Amino acid sequence: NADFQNIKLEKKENAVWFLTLNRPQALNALNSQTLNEIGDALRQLSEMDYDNAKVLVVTGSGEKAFVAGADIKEMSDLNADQAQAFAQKGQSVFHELNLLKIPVIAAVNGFALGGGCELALACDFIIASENAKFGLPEVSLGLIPGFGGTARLLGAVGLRKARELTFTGEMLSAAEAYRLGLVSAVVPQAELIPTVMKKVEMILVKSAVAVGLSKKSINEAYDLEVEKALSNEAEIFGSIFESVDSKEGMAAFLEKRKPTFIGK
Ligand code: DAK
Repeated sequence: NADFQNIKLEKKENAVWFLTLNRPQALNALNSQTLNEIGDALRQLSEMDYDNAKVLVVTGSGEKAFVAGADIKEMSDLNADQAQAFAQKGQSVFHELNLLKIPVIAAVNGFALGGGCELALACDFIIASENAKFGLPEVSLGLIPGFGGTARLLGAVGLRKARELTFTGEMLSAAEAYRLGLVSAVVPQAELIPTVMKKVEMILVKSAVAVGLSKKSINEAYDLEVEKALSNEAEIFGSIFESVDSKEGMAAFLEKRKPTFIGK
């Protein structure tokens, strides 16, 4: 898309989209223009049906950084009102990412610090290259994580580890992030996109409606008490029986053939 300067939004085959953070000279740091562009890209994707958009991969350009955080140069001039507006912009963009009905995979190819770590955490799951580094160094700058990081890191690694990482600003290697369950797999950089694409292929042969609704149910479960999450799941489970794909999937099993899903 010619309108974007700091990101690239590209459609690959089979309705797979790549959103690439593309300010390598600043290690892909998030300034407000970049956040606006991500917001615009997500709005475009959210208006598409499953024929046009089935999976989104988020990654960084270059071999050094996924995203090295919010743009410190831009933030250093903000007053309190502007900083609040900046945090709200980041939070709403990351929330839109979270709510996108298609799966979003982060391909973390280097530094994922501060806002970059928060961006990876806002994706559905993370595959990392061996040189990836994760951390919330905000306290080193006299700040706190402002794009949902404290809440999402807590969900990813548990209360005690989240406190330790946030208070120390310590960077985690990809191997440590894997051990903590923050990332699903760690591979050599050259294998990063091929590994992500293997997961994508597995998702593409499933029913896009079923994948989308399972994402919705997991997202909502995260915010609800167990009993409410269970009744919500039952409701979504009921609604999916109206889909063409659910009839096809069960019929194919009973007829001992592969299903052909249409995303409806
Ligand atoms: N912002 C702007 N520029 C950055 C940057 C960043 N976060 N990170 C790197 N750069 C720029 C560097 O300034 C340098 O630019 P030039 O000097 O070449 O013009 C270029 O990218 C290359 O970086 P280095 O020369 O530093 O590269 P090194 O390999 O030496 O070091 C590094 C790589 C990733 C360890 C280092 O760059 C680094 O420590 N970067 C900062 C990482 C960091 O602290 N990130 C967290 C940012 S804070 C909130 C909303 C949001 C947030 C907080 C509050 N509210 C409003 C409440 C979020 C905050 C953050 O994300």
